[in-house]
Parts: sequence; structure tokens; C-alpha cells
Amino acid sequence: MTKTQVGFEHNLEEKASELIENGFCVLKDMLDPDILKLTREVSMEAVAALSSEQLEATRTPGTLINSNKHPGLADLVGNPKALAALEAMGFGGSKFWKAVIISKPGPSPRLYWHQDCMWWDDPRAYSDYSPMIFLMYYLDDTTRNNGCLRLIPGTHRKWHSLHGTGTAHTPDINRGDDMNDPRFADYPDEVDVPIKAGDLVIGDARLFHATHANLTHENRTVITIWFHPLFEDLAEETQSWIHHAFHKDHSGWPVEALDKVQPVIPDYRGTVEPPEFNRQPDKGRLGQKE
Ligand SMILES: O=C(O)CCC(=O)C(=O)O
Repeated sequence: MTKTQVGFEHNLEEKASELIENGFCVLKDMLDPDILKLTREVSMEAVAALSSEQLEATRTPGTLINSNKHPGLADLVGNPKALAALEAMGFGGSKFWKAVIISKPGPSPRLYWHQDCMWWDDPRAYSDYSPMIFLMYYLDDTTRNNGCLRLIPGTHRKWHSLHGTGTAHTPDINRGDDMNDPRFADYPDEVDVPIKAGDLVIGDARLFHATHANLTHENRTVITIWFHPLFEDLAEETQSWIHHAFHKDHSGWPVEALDKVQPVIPDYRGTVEPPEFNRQPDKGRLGQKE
């Protein structure tokens, strides 16, 4: 693969290696300014509709607004530049579950360390090609001061003490009832990922990630999009769950919005029922962190 093959400034072969080895990579300048503007408008409207009780319930992550009622996100989800990059990186055939509008109020505390993989029963969970990845588009420039992303490279494939500390997104950790929980601590192997608005972080859902606190008085917003690369190569159970979850959430989107995400709509036609998902890896099947 060459730099010019798909019209990108990035060497996508290198980016694919970073994603596989470290669990993430950053692609610069991936968003058309019109789509960025539209996404900001959609997000601001969605955030403004939340009550103070809703904001309090998710004090540490920030808002967790499902894309189901926000078809205005379709251009972002179907962004052809990102889909072409994934294809060229060997993560093509990606299918979409949902997007989440995450606006961290200014000020608000740090987000706890967590990994989001729900497919630890799928054989792909112990391979180079994760069953689940995130595309994070930040709508604001981020720094340590306004709550940029933090990651622990390698934890998508190796056991870390954080694996034993609890499941993501339970009500107590989302409220931040105990800020002394080890999931709010600093770790020596963590890295900051400050971003420019319009850049794209592609990450492995198995990777431990968190954020700094937002110390400013401005909201800091990211749209997290959950994709399932090489969908048809996943276990049928996994395909079935993703298919049903996508359609349950997005069947109410207007046809014009569905058209924009058409290439990433899951289309499982088998008869396997959606299974229970599993968010916890098998320690014996993960490598050990050196
Ligand atoms: O708010 C952020 O920067 C990170 C969001 C996140 O952790 C997630 O979507 O799982």
C-alpha cells in the first residue's frame, strides 16, 4: 500500500500497524468542515435537552446520548473518507452499532479507566482484528486542561491490573460516587492523546481508555462511533446481536439518513438468536504485561 493509493496524507499501512500493536492510531484532518459544523449543531441541541438529573447521573463520562434519536449524525457515521481509510487499513467491511454524543461539561471530573469490548466470547477477541473498534471524532481541540483522551497502549491484548476493577458504565462509577476507586488513578504506562477538531482517533474497544478532568468552563464534546470490522468474519452470535441492536436503535431514522450509512448497516440473515454479551476477558488467553 502506498501513501497515494487512496488519496491520504497518512501512510495507512503504518496506521494499521499502530492500531494492531498499540491499540489505537490518529488520522489527521478527516472531516469535511460542513459535516463538523452540522455535527456540532446536532450535538449542542441534544445536550441542551438534558435535565440536570441526567447530567448528574453521568458526571464522570459526560453525556451519553444514543444516536437513535439523532439522524443528523448520519453524515459523520457514513463519512466516506473514514470508511475508505478503514478499508485500506485492512479493517473494511465494518458495520455500525451506534454512535454516542459525549459532551464533558466544563468543569467536570475525569472519566474512569475502562475497556468497552462486549465480545470477549468471540474468537476474534484474542486476535489482531478486534471484534469492535471506536471512531472518536472530537468536535473541539482537546488538551489536558479540557479533558483529553488518555490510553494505556497494549492493554487490548495484555492483562492489566485494571481488568480486575469492575465493569464500565455502572451507575455508581458513572456518578463518580467514589473518586478514590483505582479506575480514577494515574498509571505509569498511560499516554495523553490531545486532538485537533476534525481529526479522528481509531481505537480498539479492548483498550483501556479514560480522560483527564475538564477544568475549563466550556463543554468538550466527542462523538464515539462503534464499528465492527470484518463483520462477516465474526461469530454468528456476534453478528446477530449487532444486527438486532442497530435496527432496534435506528429503525426510526428517515430514509435519507439511512441512505448515508448504507455501507455500514449490518445485514445478518441467519437464524441465530442474539446472545448475552460478555465484557470480561479470560485472563489466561490475554498476554501478560511486561
Ligand atoms: O470522552 C472521551 O474522550 C472518551 C469517550 C469514551 O471513553 C468512550 O466513548 O468510551
